Amino acid sequence: MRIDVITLFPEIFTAITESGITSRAKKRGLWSIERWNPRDVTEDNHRTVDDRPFGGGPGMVMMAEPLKRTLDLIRTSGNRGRVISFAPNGTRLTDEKVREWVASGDDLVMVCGRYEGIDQRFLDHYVDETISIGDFVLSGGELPAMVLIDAIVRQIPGAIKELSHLDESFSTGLLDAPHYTRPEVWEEVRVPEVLLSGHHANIAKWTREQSLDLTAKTRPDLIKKARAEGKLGKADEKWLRENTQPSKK
Ligand code: 9D3
Repeated sequence: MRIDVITLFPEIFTAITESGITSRAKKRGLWSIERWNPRDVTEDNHRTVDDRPFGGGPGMVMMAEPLKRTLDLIRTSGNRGRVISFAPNGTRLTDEKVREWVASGDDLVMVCGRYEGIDQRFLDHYVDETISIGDFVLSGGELPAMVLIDAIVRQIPGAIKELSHLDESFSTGLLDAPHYTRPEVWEEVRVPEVLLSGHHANIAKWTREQSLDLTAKTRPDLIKKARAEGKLGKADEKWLRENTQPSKK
């Protein structure tokens, strides 16, 4: 998969190109990234990419023309994929959307907003979807774009050991159970005995119950969703009845 990113701060993306799973997957040729700075297509002495908002109000707005010229270069260079922009007023990023983008295998173009946002005419004419990563205020779309790229890349077959993502939250519909490693006793606290027993059926049962317990306590919305999606079995329902408070959700 090829991802082209339009950003005023291309350097930020070294966080995903030079470290970790995303870096390794890139070296393996599972994905590639091209970064484009709209300042590079400006023609005035100040290399202007923003201007004051019509109608007044605080801050500056990213101008449509430098973004359009940059997108034209991206199209000419061969990326025909969907255009995703990032803004606080976008629709929420979900695991479901991430999986759809991965499954399509299509290239993507990502437009990172800065300042108060992007001229609406560019969004209306050239952007397919605007994404937010949550109800908190960031300084721009670069971190959200990296969040999305990280979420996409680790789902590409071959990026991580195959078994690890089958087990994950959002595919089981439940939160992950706690993890333990050596030593068996740390600061006088023992690892739960069942994990040392070697009894795989008991370990699986305990781990499932830990997930149910944590999810019911901290994310009752996910219990409801997992139930609706048929992801809870008879044993799960029995355990929830006997061990948790019935939720209003
Ligand atoms: C009062 C108006 N503000 C909106 C909440 C202005 C504003 C704040 C921050 C406009 C843009 C930004 C920069 N944020 C992003 O570009 C952004 C973002 C975010 O702030 N939170 C969650 N997801 C995203 S995706 C892009």
